[in-house]
Amino acid sequence: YILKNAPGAVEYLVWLVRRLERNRRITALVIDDTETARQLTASLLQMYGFGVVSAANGKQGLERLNEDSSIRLVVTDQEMPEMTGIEFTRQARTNYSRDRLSIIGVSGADKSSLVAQFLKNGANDFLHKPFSREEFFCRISQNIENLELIGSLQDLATKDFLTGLANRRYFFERGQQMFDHAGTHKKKLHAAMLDIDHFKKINDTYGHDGGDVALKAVANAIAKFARPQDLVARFGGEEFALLTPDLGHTEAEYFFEGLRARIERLEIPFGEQMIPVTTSVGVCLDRRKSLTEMMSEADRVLYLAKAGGRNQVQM
Ligand code: GH3
Ligand code: MG
Ligand code: MG
Ligand code: MG
Ligand code: MG
Repeated sequence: YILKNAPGAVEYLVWLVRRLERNRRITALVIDDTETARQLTASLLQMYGFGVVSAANGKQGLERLNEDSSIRLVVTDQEMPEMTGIEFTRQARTNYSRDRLSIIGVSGADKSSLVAQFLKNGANDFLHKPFSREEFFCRISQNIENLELIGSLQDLATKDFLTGLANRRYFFERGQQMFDHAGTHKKKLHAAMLDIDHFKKINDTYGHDGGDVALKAVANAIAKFARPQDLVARFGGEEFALLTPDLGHTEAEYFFEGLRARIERLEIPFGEQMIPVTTSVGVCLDRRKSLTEMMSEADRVLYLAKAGGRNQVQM
């Protein structure tokens, strides 16, 4: 009966369940100086699965935002002592962009300029008080889905689909910033190219699926081995690139030799079998004229590592 009379009801329910599920991973910040209003908004958000933190004015709101990096959504009142919602929005935007943090202004004041002020200062949306539960939920969901959409577009543009590492395009984008930074601050910077040995044989022996499993395992191992400040990318095929700041020459030797050894020791299960993997690594020690030149140099010494018998690091 419901299905006949409410077309789209099943789709809506499926969407709703997924939405509530995803909301669990999101923290919302409620800013309001009136305790009852704060609690009402907080309990609505909790009902929709969000984790909730709250603040009594804009200044406290900024503090909460800095403390908790999982906050993706802010619902803020306008009139508050110490700092208004609009001023909060303006200041929050210096650190958190509209595509990372959704800010929704709320006010009962009947001033049309208020909406424009909120939006001009960087709010994503505005809700007039009093609002229905339904309107609240729709607005919140729409704003969250915009953030998620932008996030997945950013992932598509910057990440390698198979391994989740940075792709070549993003390596050069972020790498250029690291290259410039090292130049300005006279800091060390090394680059490396890493290539799986006889990968064609791995594909031939274990099939393309086995090859993919090995690729993912090596990608994971590099990502885990790297420090937070390192940049790791899959350049394509079975080739990976690394950019490592602030390592001395000896440290760099230990680092890349350690990485090579780590990969050699990997146990990669595939069905009943284990896939053995080794890699050759070419390192360009120190900064060159350009990042491109560093990568060509790393590529050149990688060839030496291959020619020298593979499963080794050349610098
Ligand atoms: P070498 O030690 O000289 O590097 O030998 P190799 O066999 O590893 O080198 P080569 O570059 O000749 O072969 C790389 C192979 O990687 C060829 C290609 O079919 C395979 N390959 C590229 N991308 C993928 C992928 O995404 N998945 C799988 N399974 N194989 C891939
Ligand atoms: Mg108020
Ligand atoms: Mg090759
Ligand atoms: Mg290879
Ligand atoms: Mg290759």
